[in-house]
Amino acid sequence: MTKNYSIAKSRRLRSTPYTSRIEKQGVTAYTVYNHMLLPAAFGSVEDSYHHLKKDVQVWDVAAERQVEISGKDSAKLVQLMTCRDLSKSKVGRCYYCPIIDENGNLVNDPVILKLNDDRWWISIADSDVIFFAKGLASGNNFDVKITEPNVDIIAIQGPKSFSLMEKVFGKKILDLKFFGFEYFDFKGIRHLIARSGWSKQGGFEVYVENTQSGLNLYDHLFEVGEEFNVKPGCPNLIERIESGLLSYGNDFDNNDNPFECGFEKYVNLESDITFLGKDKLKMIKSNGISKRLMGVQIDKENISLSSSVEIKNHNNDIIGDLRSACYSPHFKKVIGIAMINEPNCKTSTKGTIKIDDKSYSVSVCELPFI
Ligand code: THG
Repeated sequence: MTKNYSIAKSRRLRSTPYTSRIEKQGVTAYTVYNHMLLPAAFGSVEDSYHHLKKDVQVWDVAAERQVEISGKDSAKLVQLMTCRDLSKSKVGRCYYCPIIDENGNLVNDPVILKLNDDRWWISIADSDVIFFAKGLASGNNFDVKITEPNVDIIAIQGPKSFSLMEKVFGKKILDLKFFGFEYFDFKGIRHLIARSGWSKQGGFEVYVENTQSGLNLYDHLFEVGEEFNVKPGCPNLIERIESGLLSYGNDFDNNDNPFECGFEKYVNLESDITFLGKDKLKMIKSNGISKRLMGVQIDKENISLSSSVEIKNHNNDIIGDLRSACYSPHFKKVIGIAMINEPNCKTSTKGTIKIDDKSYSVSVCELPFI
């Protein structure tokens, strides 16, 4: 058994406006994301997984921080940071965008919101994009303002999120298309709401700028959500692995490039846009990659990873490393996301993994699992 430890809070490890609420509601584990508390469990992660797939949950995902870029050169700076072509992007849309450094490696994988032609939010995963952005702006003499605004997202996720949100905001909210956003009133206060979220069960994200109104909304969702069996929740490890939602810092980091992570559909090398690492990515594309994120299945009934674990073949050569894993109730075995070395990136590959001094067989498969 692994022993658990409590987390020491401090100013540096930022709380969210919802922290006192989720603590009353029974949060049992935190992780740290963008130097902020991100709930990781409310009791059993497996029970939460079943509930998320059936009903509706409200999540404190304030740790998905915004990097706001505004000003005359804002579009230029945003494009300089991502390999996804944003030249035809539209106001009112969200874009999943790999952020790339000068070596063609990944810095982050945010959702980018185009608020206006000269105002953008970069809704970041766990790395300090703001300093990267400020460095680029300063080095290029861009006319931009870069801040971390007070935006604290509440996510509403699960199949019944549509009924719950309709009850609170009216029928119009159901017209939102996937990755679209619009402004909706809650008791006279305007909130930006997107149809998005870090689960594949459907849902919305409310980008709360007015903290008091956000707290009122948080409470209201639980008051009127009883008929939909609403519960507090958080990004769910099992659901996100089964769905193939990748996590920066876990499944990939600054040592990996977008081709190795299956992000090729967000890499646009043909148009005339300018972004950091473009030549490197062209070279990587023509030379080919030597490793790739794949799914793995392991005949085991539980797992708790706290670092990556080597996967070996029958000759004892390392063929990859397991980066995230969980027990999947759907497959009735452990599934995981692993960086596998070529030429082993194929479904016929078998290997072994050592956990707590015991060997288990591993079989490689495609992502996503479902
Ligand atoms: N919502 C918001 N900000 C975020 C996240 C979020 N910031 C951190 C983290 N999550 C960023 N990572 C992701 C990863 C995947 C998705 C969103 C954010 C995602 N992907 C869809 C998919 O893979 O099917 C759709 C991608 C697409 O447009 O093709 O939703 O969750 N605000």
